[in-house]
Amino acid sequence: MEALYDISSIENRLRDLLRIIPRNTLDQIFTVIDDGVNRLHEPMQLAIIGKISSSKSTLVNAILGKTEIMSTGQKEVTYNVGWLKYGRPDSDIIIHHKDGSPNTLKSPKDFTLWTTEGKNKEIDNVSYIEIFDDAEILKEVNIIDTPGLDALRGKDSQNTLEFIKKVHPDAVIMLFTHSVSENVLDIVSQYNAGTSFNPLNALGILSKIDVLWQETFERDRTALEIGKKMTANRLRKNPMLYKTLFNIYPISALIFLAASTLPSEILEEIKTLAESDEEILKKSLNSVSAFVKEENELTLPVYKRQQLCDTVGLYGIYLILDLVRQNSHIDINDVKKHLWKESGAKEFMKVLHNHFGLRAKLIKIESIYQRIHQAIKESRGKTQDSSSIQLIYKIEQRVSEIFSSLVYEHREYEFLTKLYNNEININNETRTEFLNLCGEHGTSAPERLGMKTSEIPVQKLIDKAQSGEIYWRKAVSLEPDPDEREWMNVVLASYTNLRLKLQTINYQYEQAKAFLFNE
Ligand SMILES: Nc1nc2c(ncn2[C@@H]2O[C@H](COP(=O)(O)OP(=O)(O)OP(=O)(O)O)[C@@H](O)[C@H]2O)c(=O)[nH]1
Ligand SMILES: [Mg+2]
Repeated sequence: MEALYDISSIENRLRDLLRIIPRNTLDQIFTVIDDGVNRLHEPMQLAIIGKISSSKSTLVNAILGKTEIMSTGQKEVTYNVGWLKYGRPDSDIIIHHKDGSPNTLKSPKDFTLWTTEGKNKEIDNVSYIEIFDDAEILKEVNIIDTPGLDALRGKDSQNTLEFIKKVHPDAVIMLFTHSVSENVLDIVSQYNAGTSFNPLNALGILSKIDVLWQETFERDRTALEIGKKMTANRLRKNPMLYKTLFNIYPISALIFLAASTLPSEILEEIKTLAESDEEILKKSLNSVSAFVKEENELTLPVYKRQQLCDTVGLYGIYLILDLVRQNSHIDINDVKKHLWKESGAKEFMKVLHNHFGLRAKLIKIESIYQRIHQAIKESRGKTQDSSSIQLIYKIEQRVSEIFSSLVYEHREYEFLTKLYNNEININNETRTEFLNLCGEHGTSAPERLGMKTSEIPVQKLIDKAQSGEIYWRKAVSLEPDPDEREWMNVVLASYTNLRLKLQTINYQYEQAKAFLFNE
């Protein structure tokens, strides 16, 4: 649920703990806790990983709704890890070096020039860059764009994997294209010891679904339908994916990006294109090469056709043409809305917000906890003398006490993880009830309570939460098995928390009405 945790208290108690850890003997534990303290106040770190040219940078731009934050293109491959943070878009880009030489600053314009000039030696020495933008989402979540993983580009892949190992992103989005030869999961899991990705911190994306559509001869299904079918098959065939990813979402990042950045001239050009001979147009839409062929006489010059392909792709052109044919006066906002839905952005952004955004603080705290836990385990394995072993034991106890202030959120998180990993045997109805309650299918109170309409009187919502409490309290009292009672108590606590929140909001609402309207 929402952030109810007291971050300052965790911070103060971790700082106190640092005082009793000797750096000389327990450096690994000291460093991880020290780093954890610093990360408490930073946004969650979300890394985008995938093979070369799998649409990572385009997706980052689409999430931020800007065309030119990360450079994309066939030639402009991403050579550096790009760490996107909240700030003024015109801030200098900070370049960090591998050889430990001081950071350098470059304006966004100079940086673009510098990377396209191809000063390979200098670029090879870049470890990562920090880039700033004012998109709202960056306040809670930093986005890390990475170079594509690829055997042929061993050096860049190595850079990415070393970065992942060093920075330990709290969460990750993995991109897959439809090619079969992908082993992103394998590569990542090798470098992932200690902070294993699981359905609560990892999402999958099947990218470039518009290209899938292009390759399908029958044009009777939308790209989203084709993509959905493919992701369902892939998940069914590979049970490992279920254990690693929350879900796989089909997306065309190119069209997703156009959904927020499409200039109105493009719509006008497609309106002009719609006046072409119907047969020729149909034939031209078979492939990009046919579309830009001089011999196919369309009402737009070839260079403009190419521009259209670069901006929205062939499928985007097809979608917009379809809208224009239905209504020749359609305006740009309606077109954008349609692209938003058909690109897969609508569903994906909802999940990004519900699954990651609202839980960002908790995901981050969990990942800090897991890393400390891992460091303690590793240090214990390496330590021989008994006084250090005793101290490690004491540290371990203090760490679990500190994080136990998050008991409720932690338990809910653990229960969710077990649910996604199918480690708990409960019926589907209860599973859905709990997933709803945790906001996995929408974060409004009616959605959490599994109620459809949005205009439900608050009292009804409170009643529903209360009847959930009564039901689960009784179930707990009748259950003899303590393991079963444990998760049932988590469900019960979720209902209680929701009811208390609703009652508080209702009370404040009534008071506000009395104050504002004398009601
Ligand atoms: N048709 C289509 N093309 C796309 C899509 N996303 C990206 N592209 C194109 O694919 C190429 C690679 O896209 P990028 O976003 O740069 O891919 P990347 O994964 O960041 O690539 P690297 O950083 O080099 O690994 C570019 O030419 C994009 O225009 C998409 O959804 N549909
Ligand atoms: Mg890239």
